[in-house]
Amino acid sequence: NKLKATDKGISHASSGYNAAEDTELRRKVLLENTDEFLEPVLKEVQYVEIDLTDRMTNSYDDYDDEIEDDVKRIKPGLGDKGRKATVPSYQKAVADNIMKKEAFNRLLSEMISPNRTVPDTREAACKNEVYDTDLPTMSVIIIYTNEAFTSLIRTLHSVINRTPSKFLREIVLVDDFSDHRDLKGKLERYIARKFPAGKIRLIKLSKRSGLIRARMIGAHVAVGDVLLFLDAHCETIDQWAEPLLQRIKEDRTAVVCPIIDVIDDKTMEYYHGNGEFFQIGGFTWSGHFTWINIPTYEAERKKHHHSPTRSPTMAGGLFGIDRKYFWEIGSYDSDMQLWGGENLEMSFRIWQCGGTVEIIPCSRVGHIFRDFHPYSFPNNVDSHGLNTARLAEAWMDDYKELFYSHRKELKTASWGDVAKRLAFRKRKNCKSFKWFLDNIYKEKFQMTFDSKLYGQVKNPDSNQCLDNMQHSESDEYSLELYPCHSQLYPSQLFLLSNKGELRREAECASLGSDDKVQMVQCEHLHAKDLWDYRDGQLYNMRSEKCLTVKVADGKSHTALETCTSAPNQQWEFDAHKDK
Ligand code: LR7
Ligand code: MN
Repeated sequence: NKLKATDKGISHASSGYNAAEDTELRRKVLLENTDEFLEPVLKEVQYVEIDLTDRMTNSYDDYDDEIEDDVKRIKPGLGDKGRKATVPSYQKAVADNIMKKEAFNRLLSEMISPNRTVPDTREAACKNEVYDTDLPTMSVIIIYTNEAFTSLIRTLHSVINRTPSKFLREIVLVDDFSDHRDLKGKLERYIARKFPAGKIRLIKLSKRSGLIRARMIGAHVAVGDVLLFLDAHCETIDQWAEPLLQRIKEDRTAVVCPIIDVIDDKTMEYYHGNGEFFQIGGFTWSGHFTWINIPTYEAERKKHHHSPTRSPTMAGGLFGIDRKYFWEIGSYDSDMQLWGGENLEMSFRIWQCGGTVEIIPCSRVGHIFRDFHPYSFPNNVDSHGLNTARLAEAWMDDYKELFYSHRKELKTASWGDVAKRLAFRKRKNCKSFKWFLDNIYKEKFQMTFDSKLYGQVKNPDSNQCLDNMQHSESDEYSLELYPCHSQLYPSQLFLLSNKGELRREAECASLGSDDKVQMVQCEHLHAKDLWDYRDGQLYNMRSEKCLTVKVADGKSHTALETCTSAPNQQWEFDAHKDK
């Protein structure tokens, strides 16, 4: 194990690291780390663990030149404390071009030290918290496929630099069949040279397996008490781990997430908010994760503002879970492919089967949010859609129809078979989706279940229907009309809720300026903006007027006008409870 004279890294030879002891423990724990869902994965995917001590031998010396070249590219101080940075103007065009292909400013990332500091973004009260000295140990599991080298190693440095060594049992890297050249020999040599021996393990998969299976294999080999998953483009702040470990120590069924800070994809700025405000996880009936505000009942339940905060769902990439509990609670749905949906599946499952999902405000980890996937999707498969259909089938009971009303084609698509998941659910006596909605996500509007009338809302006289004109659930927009159609049914799905809101999933019809009808977020709805359906009319209580089709410039628009018996104030819902 000869080292080059220039080596400033930590040598395996001098660290006192005892590989034999580790091997023994790993062998033992491997037998515990399994379940019925992992078994088929192991049959299909081979994995090898790279012996990184071997990477210190002379035959790997050549990579040192590449590593040194990288070091020369770093501009000291650039991006320190998470400050926003830019590339020199003469390189901007090149940087922009790379950005278009790789979804983040890789050129800039290469100029910023992998050891840069980040701001302390926690709210002030967190700084007075005291954590136990004997917390559980953790295995940080980072999976990746063709990620940029510099953001990956920055993730590693930040974890190593900002986690007390006694809690950081190991970092397990799982390479989901990358083919980028620098993720091979250079990365292996880099890890062997720069990091304490035995702290970082590298597992390589024999074929592209997707993030769900890659995480399962990472969990399979891990030996720490807690599994802590991260994406490959994160930076942690100081003391990020302790609050997570402390909470799991208190309650092994708590699945815990840090607040996710934003690292800008263009400037690498680690955003510094005011530390106080944060949101928790929700979902849309179309099967997507969303951020929502903390409801009053949760704000009142928790002790302090910075106490663990229950969250209906999690974003999915950054979370900690007790290692044994991970396997008890059904690990992952191993028939999910590539990317997407596993976060909602895990959230629903944890809640319905007796655990909790929580955001721990004193733990914060930055993540580079990208506009698109920098890696390929073999066969262009819609893995998010198929995975979401699987989770709807397994966990959502009758509510799955609300998802399918957005994605009709998925009902009959080949998402496989969820019998094993359903059997697990039954064996574990997990609760219904209705229980989850009624107890954990009380404010979630249960679409048709919470409505008297729903469907297309048609004015027969003009043959026009209410339409959201493809606005998203988080938008505010004016309520429009469009010829009635069935292809894009969700855009014409409106409901008259039991409470009397004329609404969609998150948007409610309200009195706008000039007697127009404005869709606003239901949380912000004026208390009087309720509607009554009488004699085919939609009566708005706030304005005391009726929803009317008004023709202007040859187009039909909605308006609120004094109620008359004219046909332009008649509306029909095409479905209701008794149908
Ligand atoms: O086939 C794949 N194999 C992989 O190993 C596809 C991806 N991956 C790796 C990838 O290299 C990365 O390290 O998996 C990790 C996550 O992929 P991203 O970074 O492209 O995902 P994302 O950040 O866009 O998406 C979020 O939702 C995903 C749904 O499947 C995962 O749960 C991600 O982990 C999750 N990321 C976060 O929660 C970070 C905060 C984002 C938000 C909100
Ligand atoms: Mn990510």
